[in-house]
Amino acid sequence: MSKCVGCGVELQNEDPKQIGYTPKLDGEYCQRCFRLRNYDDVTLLVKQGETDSRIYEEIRKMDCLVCLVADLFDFEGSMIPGLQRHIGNKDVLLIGTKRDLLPLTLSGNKLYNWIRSKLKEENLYVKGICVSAYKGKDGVDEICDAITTLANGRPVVFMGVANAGKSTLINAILRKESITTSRYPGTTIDMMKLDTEIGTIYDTPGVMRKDNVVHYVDANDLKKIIPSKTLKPRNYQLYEPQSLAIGGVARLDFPDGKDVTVTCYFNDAIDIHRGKHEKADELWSRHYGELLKPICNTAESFTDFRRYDFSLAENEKCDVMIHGFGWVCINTTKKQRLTVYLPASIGVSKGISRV
Ligand SMILES: Nc1nc2c(ncn2[C@@H]2O[C@H](COP(=O)(O)OP(=O)(O)O)[C@@H](O)[C@H]2O)c(=O)[nH]1
Ligand SMILES: [Mg+2]
Repeated sequence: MSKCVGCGVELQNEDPKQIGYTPKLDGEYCQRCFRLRNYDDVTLLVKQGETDSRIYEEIRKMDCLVCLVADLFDFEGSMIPGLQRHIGNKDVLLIGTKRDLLPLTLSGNKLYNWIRSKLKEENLYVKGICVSAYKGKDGVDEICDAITTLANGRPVVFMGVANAGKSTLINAILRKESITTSRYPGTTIDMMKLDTEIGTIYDTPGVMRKDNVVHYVDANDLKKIIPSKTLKPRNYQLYEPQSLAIGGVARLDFPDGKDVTVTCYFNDAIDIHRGKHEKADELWSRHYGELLKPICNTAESFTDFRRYDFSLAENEKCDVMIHGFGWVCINTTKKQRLTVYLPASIGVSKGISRV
C-alpha cells in the first residue's frame, strides 16, 4: 500500500469521504493534500488526538533524538504535559518556531532566557535550544548543525502539538515543499520517514492539546486568529475599573483598574473593545457573536464561559496567555485583581513576561 507524501496517510481509491482518497492510486498526494496545497481548501477535518498514544509508543521503542517543536507565539500551549514519561526519557532538542511573529523589540538573549525559565517551570530538561523564523528561512542551518551534533547518527523525530510548525521546518531542511502544511490542525495524518542530508527524520501528526483555541473555531475564523506577520502591540492604560473584550473569545476585567498598563498581543484582525467594568456584563450578553467575534463553537453564549481569578502584586509585570490565541502583558504599579473569562475548553496561564 503506498502512502501520501504530503500527510503520510495510506492512499485508497474507494471512499472519497474518507482520508487517503485519491482518484488515481499511482499519484503521490491524496486528494485532501492536493486541495490544501493548491486551493488552501480543507475538505476533511481530521479528528485530533487519536494517534497520540500510538506515536508515543513508536518513539519509546526508538533510539532517537526528539526535536520538540514549540510555537513561540503559543509557547505555553505548545508544551506537552508528561512528555518525557510518554516518550521514555529521550534526548530532546527544543526548537522554537515562528520567531517572526514576536515583537521586534524582544532581543535574542531575552527570548532564550525566557524559554529557559519556561522549560524550568515545565520541569523539562533539554539538550539544546534553537529558534527559527519565516518558515525556517531563518535558523534552519543552526538547527541542522544542532541536530547533527546531538543525534550523532541516530534517527530524529519531530514532535509537538498541532500547528507548531513541524512539517514546515522539515520542508526547510529538505529544501523543498514536499510535506503538506496548513493552518488547519491535523494536516499531517501519520508518521512519515524521510531521508535527508542530515540523516533520517520522522515527521509526526500533532499531539492534541485540548485547551487550544484552534480546535474550537470555524475554519474561516482560524485566519483571523492565527497571525501571519509580526504582532503589533496594542496598549491600554487603565485608570478606572475597566474590562477588555478580545474578540468574542476572552474577557479581561480589572475591577480595581488602578494605574495599570495592558499590552495586547493578538492578531490584527481581532478587535479589542475597552469599556467600563460595570457595563461589561451587558455588553457580553447583548453583543456576543455580533460585535464580539469570532467566538468559539463550544460556547453558545457568555453563560458558558468559565471564570479565572488572579491577583497581581505591587509592581508586577506578567503575561497572561490564552492558549493558541495570544497574550496580554500586564504591568501594574499597584496591587490589583484580574478576572479572565474564557470558554471552558480554552486554557489560560499566567507567567513571567516575555517582553
Ligand atoms: N509566521 C510563521 N508561520 C509559520 C512558521 N512555520 C510554520 N508556520 C505556519 O504554521 C502553520 C502550521 O504549520 P505546519 O508545518 O503545518 O505545522 P505542524 O502541524 O506542526 O506540522 C502553517 O500555516 C505554517 O505556514 C514560521 O516560522 N513563521
Ligand atoms: Mg504537520
